[in-house]
Amino acid sequence: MNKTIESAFNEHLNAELFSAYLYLSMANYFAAENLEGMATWMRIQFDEERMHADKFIDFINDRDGRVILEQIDKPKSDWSSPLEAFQDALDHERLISQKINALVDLAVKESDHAANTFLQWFVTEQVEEEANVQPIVGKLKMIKDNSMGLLMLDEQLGQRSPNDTANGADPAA
Ligand code: OFO
Repeated sequence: MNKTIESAFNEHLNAELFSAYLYLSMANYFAAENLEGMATWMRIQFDEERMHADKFIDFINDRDGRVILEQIDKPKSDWSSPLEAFQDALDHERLISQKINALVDLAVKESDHAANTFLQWFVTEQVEEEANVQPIVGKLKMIKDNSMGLLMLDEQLGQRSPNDTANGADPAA
C-alpha cells in the first residue's frame, strides 16, 4: 500500500474513532439530562462512526497495509444546552467533511485510484452526516427555552433506528 496514503488513512481512522467517542459522550450528556430520545439518537451515531472506522481498517488491511491505533483524545463531556451539543456535532461533521476532501485530494495526487474510489462513499456519506444534524440545530433554535417543544423533538429523535442512519443501508457492506 502507498505509504503516504497508509499514514493519512491511519490518521483519519483516529478521527473517526474520536467522532464515535464524542457522540458517546453526547449520548451520556443527554441521558443525564433525561432526554432519552436524543441519547438514543447519539448512540446510533456512535455505532455509525464505529462502522466508518471499520471501513478504514478493512481497507488498510485489504491493501496489505498496517493499522496503527493511536490514543483517542478525551471528548468534551458537558454542554450548556441541547442546542450547543448539536451545534458542536454539526461543526464536527463539517470538519470531518474537510478531512475526507483532503484525503481525496491526496489520493488523486498519489494516483491511488483504489483509495480514491473507496473515499467516494465517504464523500456522499458526509453530505448525509451534515444534512442529518442541520435540521435538528434549526429546530432547537426555534424551540429556544420552550420545554414542550424540546420534549416533542426528543420524542421524535428517539424514533431513529439504525436503518435510518445516513445513507440508509450500507451499499458497500
Ligand atoms: Fe464518520 O462521519 Fe461523522 O464524523
